Amino acid sequence: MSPDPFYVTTPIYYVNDRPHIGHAYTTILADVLARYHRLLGQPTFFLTGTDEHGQKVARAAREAGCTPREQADRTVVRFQDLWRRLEITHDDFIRTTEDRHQRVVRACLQDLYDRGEIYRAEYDGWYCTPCERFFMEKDLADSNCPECGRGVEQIREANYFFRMGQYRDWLVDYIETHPDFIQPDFRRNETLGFLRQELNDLCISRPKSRLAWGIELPFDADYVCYVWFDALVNYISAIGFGVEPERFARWWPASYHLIGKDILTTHTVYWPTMLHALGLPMPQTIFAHGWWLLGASKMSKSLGNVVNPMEMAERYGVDPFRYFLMAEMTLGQDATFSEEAFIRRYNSDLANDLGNLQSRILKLLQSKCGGRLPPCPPLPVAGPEKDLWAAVQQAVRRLHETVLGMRLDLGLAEVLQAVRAINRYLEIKQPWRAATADAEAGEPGLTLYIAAEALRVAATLLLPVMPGRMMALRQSLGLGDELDFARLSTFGVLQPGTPVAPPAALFPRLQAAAPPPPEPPAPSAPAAAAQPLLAYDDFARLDLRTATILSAEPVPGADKLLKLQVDLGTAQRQIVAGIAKAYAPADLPGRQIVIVANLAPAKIRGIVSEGMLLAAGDGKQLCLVGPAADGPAMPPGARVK
Ligand code: ME8
Repeated sequence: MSPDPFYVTTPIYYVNDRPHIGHAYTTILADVLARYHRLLGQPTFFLTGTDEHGQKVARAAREAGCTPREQADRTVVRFQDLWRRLEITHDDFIRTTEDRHQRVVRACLQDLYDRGEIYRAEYDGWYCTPCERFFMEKDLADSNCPECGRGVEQIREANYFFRMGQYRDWLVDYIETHPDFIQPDFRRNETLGFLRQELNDLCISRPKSRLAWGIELPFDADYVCYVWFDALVNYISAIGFGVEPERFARWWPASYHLIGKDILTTHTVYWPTMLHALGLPMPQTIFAHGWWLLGASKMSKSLGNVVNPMEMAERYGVDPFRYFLMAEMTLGQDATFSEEAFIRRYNSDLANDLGNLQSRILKLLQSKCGGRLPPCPPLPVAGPEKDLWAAVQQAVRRLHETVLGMRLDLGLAEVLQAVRAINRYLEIKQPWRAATADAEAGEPGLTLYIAAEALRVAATLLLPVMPGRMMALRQSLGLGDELDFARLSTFGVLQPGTPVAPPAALFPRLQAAAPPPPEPPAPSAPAAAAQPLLAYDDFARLDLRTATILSAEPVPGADKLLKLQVDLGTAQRQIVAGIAKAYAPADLPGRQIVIVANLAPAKIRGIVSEGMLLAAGDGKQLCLVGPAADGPAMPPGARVK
């Protein structure tokens, strides 16, 4: 039976700006998975690309004083250059402006339109001319534009809508019966939380009078397609949907759509309903990873804290950079990037453990065995040799399990454990103490062969993450280009008598980075005793309750505010809270908080807020207050006293 095909995708990135570490992370992760599955012998297809239509790109072009097409052409090469530099082995790179993609988008639109899945409707709204944006009445801030605060004009506009709302129950059922469909689990719950509310139909058009940069609707030349509807189709257009049926059938459904948590709803609500309406099967897993943060904040151009992956690769090398990103982030969670953390991990894992091991073994092979691999001994059935081989085989098994279970960080930690076990084995055996004359055939030769063979396995396991340097390591042990992934558990692959390379530093130690300047002292919080005392009766009038956040979204034009929908057990409430600097909206659904439930409703920026949440702050940081994580589960609506 031929092995299952493996099809992995990254998001297609906007060409409004240069790539940053977040883009590099998702793409390296996809590359590691693709390389691993290829080494397993699975037919593999790895797709990445660029999202080139829509408002963001049109605006970037205007700011740069060029056409959107020029903006796309200039920016796409930055992504392509970076992928080349980072040794990304994608099988295809799709641009949404390519004809092969546009044709498929138009065919999908026409098919859905012909079958009544897309309809035209008129509705009233408010338009802000300077911002070029359309708002619903409920989104206005004191009757003005929520983005810029200027006046808005009422317009009646016709648009095209995809009947997404009708698929809500089907989608909930699909998600609940396919636990692998959205991963990690807490992201599945987030989507299910979102689907608890009514699901609206999706507006899939933009009148050309407002935005001309897009794919023209095949059934109405006055409109272009909404950028997300266009972009998501890349996952099927690149593999020949509707054009090359055999190729399409070979790869679809995708094994993994890798995405950042910022684009969960589009991938786990819009995309599945679109596919369902098109009569196509669902991808196996949509996996949302967390954010790379800088300190406590998300990287963003406006904060000026974007890490440039090209610079990191130039300064420290491609492979160490790839290794750090894969080893440091627990898949699904956020991780903090800092150059100090990079150097620490590089020096401990790569320079001290792996690099030292290689140079130690090569040096000893030179001095004790004449620069050749010694004879291959039978593997002893007991003792330190047996223990070492068992430790290395455990790494083989664990890496496999963790790649399939998307816990690559744990798998890499296991491989590094095995590397340390080889170093320990050498410490126990001390082959450097032997006299040179009888070294090769005797005990030191046996020790060095076994250590080198164990290192071969560790280096092969690390190949998908550090392809360049692990290939060099393998070559230094006399191995050719042919990869022996199928022989990871076979003892005796290294050929006795093969010359080995002279020792060279694979991972030279790095100097520690200068420590960051000390933070200015935080303004101290007002002392509790300075506050006037509260009578117990006044306190008792407060109705404090636990609540579960269902959804969170930014308040346009107010960078500190988030609009939350919370479940209070008996009711749902809307709360506007000043926590946007401390929490990203995508992190909040599912979280338990405490709210003042009997506060009179108030309008904040024109939005009704029906309560207030509790958060602790020291003037520098802010932290939501909620039931302790180690206590019993509290239902929403429990009294806090
Ligand atoms: O959203 N940490 O494109 P985009 C980790 N065109 N990953 C990050 C990150 C960070 N700080 N910042 C970005 C789009 N990413 C759409 C996608 S798909 C049909 C259309 C990564 O250029 C992460 O993978 O804004 C995120 O999902 C993606 O970049 C967003 O890239």
